[in-house]
Amino acid sequence: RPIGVMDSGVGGLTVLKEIVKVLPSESYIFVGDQANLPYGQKSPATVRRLTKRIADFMMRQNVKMFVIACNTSTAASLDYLTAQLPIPVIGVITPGAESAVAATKNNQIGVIATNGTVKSGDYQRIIKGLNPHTNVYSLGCPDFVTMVEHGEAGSQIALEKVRQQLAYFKGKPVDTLVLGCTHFPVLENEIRQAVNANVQLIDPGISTAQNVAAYLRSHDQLRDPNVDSQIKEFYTTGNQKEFTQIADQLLGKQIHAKHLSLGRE
Ligand code: DGN
Repeated sequence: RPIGVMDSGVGGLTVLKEIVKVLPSESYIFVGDQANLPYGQKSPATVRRLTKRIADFMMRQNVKMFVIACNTSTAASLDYLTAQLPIPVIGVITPGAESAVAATKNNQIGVIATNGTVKSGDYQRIIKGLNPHTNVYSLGCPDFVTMVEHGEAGSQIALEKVRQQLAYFKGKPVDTLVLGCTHFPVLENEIRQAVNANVQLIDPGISTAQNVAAYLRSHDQLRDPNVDSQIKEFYTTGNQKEFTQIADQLLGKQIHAKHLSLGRE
């Protein structure tokens, strides 16, 4: 049975890539809900409804695990879907918060995310729960999502925009910065250039991948090549061509994306 991985767009592919690194023999189904992107400005109730629709599609595909590779959806729907679904549901926020707390030396952590994730206060709450002496500085950077979806990463304009936004951290003592939106690792080079050289960047996708692997190993649910053939399927609710173009860049290989019709909200 495959692992289901979802995002509002191509950002979740940064998480998928990390999971595939750790578990190359698994089967995967990825859904990007481009028809409804961005999630970051929508109400938590709407994001929950959209995420649930994708979870229902994944259940019809008989997935063994649902990975919410979107911080905004994780904030809005992880608890709800964990209660609703008969399979394990893994989000990206707790793994990201844990990595940040483990990495910081001065307990000053920055978080950049969508406005939805920032408003949820989840990173703040979970980081403080792990270490009450930590200060968290959160900043909403919704424009970064648009830049990544439009394939602008690597351009001079992207670097300028990232520099402008992250000027917020000038003079703040953060030594660790969480890329709290799964689109942001695509802008890692730009972000690195925009912050002090001593700031460690945390990609929650890496620790999420570890969690996925740890769960499947400990529950003896890794794919058995003698029983199941391997599948890798990609769906977008938006434009297949656009999705494929960016997905190919992000994954470093050609994929074939199918269209998934779930309707607009
Ligand atoms: N990639 C999503 C996240 O991690 O929050 C958000 C992108 C969006 O829909 N704004």
